[in-house]
Amino acid sequence: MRGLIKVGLGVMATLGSMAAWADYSWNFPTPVTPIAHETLEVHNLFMIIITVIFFAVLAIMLYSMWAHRKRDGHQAADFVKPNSRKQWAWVMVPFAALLFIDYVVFGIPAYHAVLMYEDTKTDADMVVKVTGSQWLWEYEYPEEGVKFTSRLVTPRTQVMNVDPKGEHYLLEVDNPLVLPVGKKIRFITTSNDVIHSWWVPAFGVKRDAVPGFLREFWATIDTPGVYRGQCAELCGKEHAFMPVVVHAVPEAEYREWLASKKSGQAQLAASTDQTWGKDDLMQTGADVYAKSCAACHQPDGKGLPPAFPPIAGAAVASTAFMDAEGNMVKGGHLDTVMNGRTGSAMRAFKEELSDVEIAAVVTYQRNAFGNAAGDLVQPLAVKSLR
Ligand SMILES: [Cu+2]
Repeated sequence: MRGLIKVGLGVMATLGSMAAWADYSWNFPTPVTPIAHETLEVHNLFMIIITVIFFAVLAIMLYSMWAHRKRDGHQAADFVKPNSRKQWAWVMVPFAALLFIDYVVFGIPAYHAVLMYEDTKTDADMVVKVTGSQWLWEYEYPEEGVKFTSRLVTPRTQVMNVDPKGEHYLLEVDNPLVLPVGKKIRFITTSNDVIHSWWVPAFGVKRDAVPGFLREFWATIDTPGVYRGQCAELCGKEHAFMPVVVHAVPEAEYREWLASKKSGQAQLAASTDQTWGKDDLMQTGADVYAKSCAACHQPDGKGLPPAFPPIAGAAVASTAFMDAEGNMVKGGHLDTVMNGRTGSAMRAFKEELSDVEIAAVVTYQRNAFGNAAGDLVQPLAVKSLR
């Protein structure tokens, strides 16, 4: 008994301390979209109603148990069906009350919320395509021709407890999704490999990204800010490492960001047409390897066989990638990186990486980790193979 009291006091002390409460709250995160507002209102309304019903039923039960107790000579009822008007009323009135609560009090707001959630097209101002990949998000603005990937940037040293964890541990990315406030954004989502789920709690949206399907949701963000979320569908080894970060900004700022993104893409396209030197390819290749390959093939190139074969060693370097006529060798190194390998975890990187990135990373893999193929892949060659 004394032990129990101690545990109870301990729990109360922990719950009562401000530190324990800092990261938690009783309700949803502050809503910033119409869907999130409505979800919260429906949730709160339902909570109030079911709490009232719970205490009303509990009170009637307690009263009945007390007022009709056996000690005073009360007998258990032995009827099997209602057989008087009064008994029928006792059956039908709660039944009608439940129907009314379910279909009217709960039903109308719930139906309205679902209709609203599904209405992605009415007055939509812009479209964003969200593609899940093991293990990152790809964002595309089809009307603007802008496309980029968004990856976790929390260092592995924090994950392995070598360094202390930062403020936005596992919730920080290299390229956040930038969106204007006050615009209805229609999202179209799909996946490159397995099922993922795009979830931002403050937006009140969570949609599965299913390979081979397009699924939709929408958001009109009312407050500028940084909103964070996560993949909410277990999608493999690095599921915990593909967060969502959204920067909601005023429209002018969004336009500025879009313009800089476009000029960055134009610069990249121009650099594709130049002949690259080995050092530049190796340097860029090392960065691409770290962000796109290292999770599976490991930072040291040794892989995690049998699922993730090593890059280090003769196998990769000895495969040719182009023949004398400049055609891609089927099943060769470049083909594997661009088109993936059927029946394995190796997916196609053709859409995800640029010509420069593919050329650089293949060059890097052929000439790093003790590999010495000595050959270079030019971005222009990759471009010609698309
Ligand atoms: Cu996922």
